[in-house]
Amino acid sequence: MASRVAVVGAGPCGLAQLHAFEEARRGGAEVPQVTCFEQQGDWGGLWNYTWRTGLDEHGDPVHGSMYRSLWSNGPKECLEFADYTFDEHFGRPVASFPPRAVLRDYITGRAGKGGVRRLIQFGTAVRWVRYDRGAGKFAVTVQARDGGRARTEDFDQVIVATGHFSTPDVPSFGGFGQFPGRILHSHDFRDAREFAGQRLLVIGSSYSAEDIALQAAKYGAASVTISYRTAPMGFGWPAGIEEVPLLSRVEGRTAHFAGGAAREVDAIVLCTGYRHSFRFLAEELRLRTPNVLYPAGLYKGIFWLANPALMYLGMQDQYYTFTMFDAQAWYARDYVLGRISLPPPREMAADIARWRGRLAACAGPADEIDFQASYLADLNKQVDYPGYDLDLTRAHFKDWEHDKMTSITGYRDRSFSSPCTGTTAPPRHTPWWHELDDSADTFLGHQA
Ligand code: FAD
Ligand code: NA7
Repeated sequence: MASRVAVVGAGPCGLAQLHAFEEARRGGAEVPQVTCFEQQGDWGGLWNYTWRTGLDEHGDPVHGSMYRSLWSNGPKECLEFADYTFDEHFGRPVASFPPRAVLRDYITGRAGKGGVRRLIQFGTAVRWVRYDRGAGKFAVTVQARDGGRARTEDFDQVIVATGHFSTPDVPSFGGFGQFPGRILHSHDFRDAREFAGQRLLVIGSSYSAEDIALQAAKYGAASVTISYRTAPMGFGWPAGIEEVPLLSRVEGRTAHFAGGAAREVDAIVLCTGYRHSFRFLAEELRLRTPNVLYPAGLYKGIFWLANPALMYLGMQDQYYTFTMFDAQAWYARDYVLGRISLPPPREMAADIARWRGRLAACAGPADEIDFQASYLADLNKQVDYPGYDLDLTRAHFKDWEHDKMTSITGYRDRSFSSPCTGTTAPPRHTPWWHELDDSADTFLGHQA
């Protein structure tokens, strides 16, 4: 019987994996039977926006964490598929920081062209995965979410591509139980207009805090106070946004912060990050890690050390996204196809330790960008993913970091050059800070 591979999730990682197998098949390779299970009704993962929060229509936790008016937070040139460029997809150059709908169109455009939809069972959640040592197979229990009965199928390999920005990490602070306004986690944030006229408190000092604070101010919040735990982001914030130390407690509408400052606030958004959560995996298969650039226990950032027939994609913290997912998907595929063999466990563990040692020595974003670029280079050199200028993307990321410090409201107006085609993106038609319309039509329709 042909060997079988289960891919869990049809977001950017799962789609990269399906595409990688299809490319090999088109190239004449004999590929195993690949089945992707996706709990949502469509592909795209987080990029498949939903208005829902809490539980979805089937009573499962909502996967989506993206919000309206979400724009790419890095240059699109740093995530460009080498085998499906932005120029190819849009038929012309487009600006460097597209809104969510445009990036979704790009991701699903390649998947559509590659013809991988037939490999996906939509509306089908993976409920449980365990490994049967005797049989040398995974027993994967799936359930059609429209009330279908659960069934269990055997697979030789399982590739987990379920993302890690969907299960919120939700701390509590003194006085929250009595706070008279709304308290939510960024996972449930959908539309900044809700906070127009309000005094908003944002807790956290990473991407979500930065972007939700800006969104709220852009769409009319009366003021935004950002409370940090470890260090302030330190950007040159526009009028109406300020950073203060960690919240100590709220009393009524008064928020008190370490150091003694206090502010009146109407609503609170906890931008406190996410948990890696794999409730569908048996305990001994379950990755447990904070959000770091090189999780422990994953050889090459992919293979579950204790059982490499289980693979994880995209579980790292991310500067690189789609191109990192491609590198991982190609590498995982080549292992499945027998083109790459893995060293003994002791060597794999030593390799993980080397990468993590190097990560520990990183002193800031520039080092981290180099670290993740080196990780991509390490994977890419062993697979037949088309070449692109990875060093250019590394330089772009460093320029982007610099741009953010220069102008946090203006960095999305910059143009970058493609590492695949060399094309320089046209300028935006409207400065991002003044652009309130995030539709694909407006973004694409008014291109220079
Ligand atoms: P996901 O996109 O989360 O997809 C996982 C898929 O697995 C989903 O479709 C889900 O339904 C499915 N799934 C989960 N569990 C099961 C199950 N048990 N059974 C079946 N299916 C399951 N990246 C960028 O490059 N640029 C950005 O601007 C950007 N902005 C972001 C903004 C926010 C608010 C967040 C949260 C993330 C952002 N990201 C951004 C990073 C984002 O993580 C990646 O772009 C990408 O979506 C990760 O892809 P993934 O396939 O790993 O996970
Ligand atoms: P991140 O990048 O994991 O950051 C989480 C932030 O939350 C970080 O600043 C943490 O502060 C902060 N945090 C966590 N727990 C607490 C508590 N208890 N109190 C105060 N602050 C806390 O998550 P994001 O949501 O910003 O980004 C995730 C993805 O979404 C990212 O890829 C983006 O593209 C969009 P710390 O610095 O550890 O003190």
